[in-house]
Order: sequence, then C-alpha cells, then structure tokens
Amino acid sequence: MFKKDNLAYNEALKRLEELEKLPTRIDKNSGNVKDMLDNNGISRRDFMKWAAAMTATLALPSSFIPLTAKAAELAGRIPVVWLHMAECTGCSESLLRSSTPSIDSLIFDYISLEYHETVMAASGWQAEENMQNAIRDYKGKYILMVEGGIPSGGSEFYLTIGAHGATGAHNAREAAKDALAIFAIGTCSSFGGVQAANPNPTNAMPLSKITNKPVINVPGCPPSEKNIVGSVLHFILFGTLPAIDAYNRPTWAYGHRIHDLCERRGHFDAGEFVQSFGDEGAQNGYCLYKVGCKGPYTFNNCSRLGFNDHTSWPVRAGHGCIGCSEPNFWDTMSPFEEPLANKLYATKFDGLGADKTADTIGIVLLSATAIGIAAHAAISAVTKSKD
Ligand code: FSX
Ligand code: SF4
Ligand code: F3S
Repeated sequence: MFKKDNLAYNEALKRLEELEKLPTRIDKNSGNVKDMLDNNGISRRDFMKWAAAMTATLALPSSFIPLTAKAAELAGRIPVVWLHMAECTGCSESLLRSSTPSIDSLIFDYISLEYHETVMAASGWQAEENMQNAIRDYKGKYILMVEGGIPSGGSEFYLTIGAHGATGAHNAREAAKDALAIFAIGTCSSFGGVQAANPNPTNAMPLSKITNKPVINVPGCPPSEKNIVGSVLHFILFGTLPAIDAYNRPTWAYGHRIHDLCERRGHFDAGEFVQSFGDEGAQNGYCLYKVGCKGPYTFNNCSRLGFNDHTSWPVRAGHGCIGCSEPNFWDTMSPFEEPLANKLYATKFDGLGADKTADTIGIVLLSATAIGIAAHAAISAVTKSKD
C-alpha cells in the first residue's frame, strides 16, 4: 500500500472502531446486516463481492474491502434525514423500487433513515413532529440528503409542506443548519433540474443556493443507487467530504465522461453511427451520437456501472445519454435526439448541420469546449497533479 493509502486506511479503521461503540439506531425485525442479508437469500460471499465492487467504485485500493463491508454493517449508526422538494421522487425510486432488491438498496433500507417523507409511516402533524424531533435529537450528528429543486425568493410559497404550510426552502434551511454533512441527491437538488428549466416559473434553485453550508452534489435524473449509497459509505468511512470537481460532484463517481468508457465507443471511433432509431445501425449496436447522445459532454459512471445491479443503462437500452447529470441539461442538452453540435453550429454557422462531420473528432472537441467541459478537464488535471 502507498503511504497515503496507509494513512487513510488507519484513519478509516479508527473511525469505524469508534462508530461501532455507538448504539445502533435500527429498530427493525431484521436486527443486523447479517440477518437482513440472510432473510433476502444473500450469502456472506455475495456481500463481500459487493463490498469489493463498491470499494472499486469509490476508487479505493482493494485493501479497503473489509472496511467497506464494515462501513455498510455500521450504516445504522449514523442517522439520515431525507427531505423532498420539487421533483418526481425518481431519486428515491431508483433505490427503493427494484423488483429484486440489490444489495445497494438493502443497505439503503438499513441506513438509519430518521425521516424520509416517501417511506415513513407517519403523516400530517406526526410527520412534521418527526422531522423536528430528528433534527433536534441528532443535532450536529445527522447526514442531510435533499431531493428536488427548491422554489425560492418571492416564489418560495410554490412549495409548502405539511399543515403549518412551511416552505420547502424553510425546511431545507432548518435541516441544513445542524447537519453533519449535506448531500444534494439528484440533478434537481444539485442544479435545479426540470423545475429550473427555462422559464423557471417558480424560481427553483439548487440546495447550494439555499444554504451557506458546503453541499456535495450527487446529480443524475435519477442518480444511480451506487452513487447514492456510495456517498453515504464514503462519509461513514472517512467522516470528511470527498474530493470534488468544479460542480461539487464527487470525483470517484463523476470523474470520467460517459463517452470514455462507453460500450459503443469502438463504433464511434470507427465512424459507425445509428442514423435513425430502428435502422440497421441501431440493430448492430452502433454509436448513438447522431441521434443525440450527449455522452461526450457528460460526467458520470453509468457506462461503467449501469443501473439496477448492472442490468442496463440508457445507451445499452438504445437511446443516447441525455446528459442528465450536467447542470441545466434540460436547456443546454436539448433537443435530446439531435447531436449537440447541430445546435452549436445552428447558432454559429447559420443552420449548417453537423451530422456530416460528426465522425471527425474535431467537431466533438469544438462542442465540448463550447459548453465548458474543457474547464472541468483542466480542474480535474490540477486536482490529480496534487495527489
Ligand atoms: Fe426526479 Fe429526484 Fe429527476 Fe429530480 O430525481 S429523477 S426529477 S433529478 O429530484 O425525483
Ligand atoms: Fe457511447 Fe454516446 Fe459516445 Fe457513442 S457518443 S460512444 S453512444 S457515449
Ligand atoms: Fe443520465 Fe446519461 Fe447516465 S442520461 S443516467 S448521465 S447515461
């Protein structure tokens, strides 16, 4: 192990030993992770395989595998408060609704969710009281996860919650005040999302504009279960916020472009494109750039990890990436089924389409520069050179 990894390992080990001394807050029939996995027919061996994959996902050396497993087992020690703002609940659904629960979703279920409007049994006054209790009882000790864009300013009242009519912005500010760490889950909470798309009638804002405290963005519409659970596990392991990129996204998840690891990349390089959905190129699994794939401009790990336990992801399913983890993607990446370069060329060169030149790398670089990806790359390079 490198000296730096050794230090991180020892710190994580010490932290987990301390956490283990805390009482678990879990009050579930399943009791502990072992019982929960047994009840779902998952062997210790499968769990350790999952821990190995999660360790690699978090860009940690393999020596951390037992620590990642331990962090998952201790996930019940840190309370989580999860708030919903203006959104579709897809972020929660991405974890909770799989027909065969993955280990990620089981671990999420095991996390001590002190307050989550979708899954808690309470409603009305009781629900409001539960939130107040959670942020008072665990003051300074809970992780806050917020899903959804937040109507703000004079439009704050477009989103009110509960019988007291508290605004979403008010609840988010209150809960952020005493949180130990804050994660914006999904593109809406990270960047405003669909609510904030032009003309943004409710003046919806990302969480980072509502609170002055540091916010880690975990975007995607929705983000994958791996990126949500990984964020919690990373925090349990290190107790600090992860390395981030220019948009406050953890680099372990958002450090590479979709295009870099795409399974159709060979076809892109060979100039083999789907020209229209359902054509022969589509049947042959050719590159989707000309039917609008935004993988070259999008930073996320979908092409490496997929969704639903690696089952599939947008490009494998036959549609291009729509850039759902990038800021303002509803405005900047649409129309979704046309190459972005067409739009850029349309403004710059009076309607000259880019389809004919899509297979030259230059056009891709031109578009990437135009939307600021180069800035991201430069920042990543600076961060890397510090390692
Ligand atoms: Fe939906 Fe979450 Fe998209 Fe937004 O996901 S999947 S609209 S990111 O906040 O519920
Ligand atoms: Fe994959 Fe899209 Fe890149 Fe083609 S343009 S290789 S489909 S990410
Ligand atoms: Fe979103 Fe593109 Fe991944 S659309 S889910 S970032 S492949």
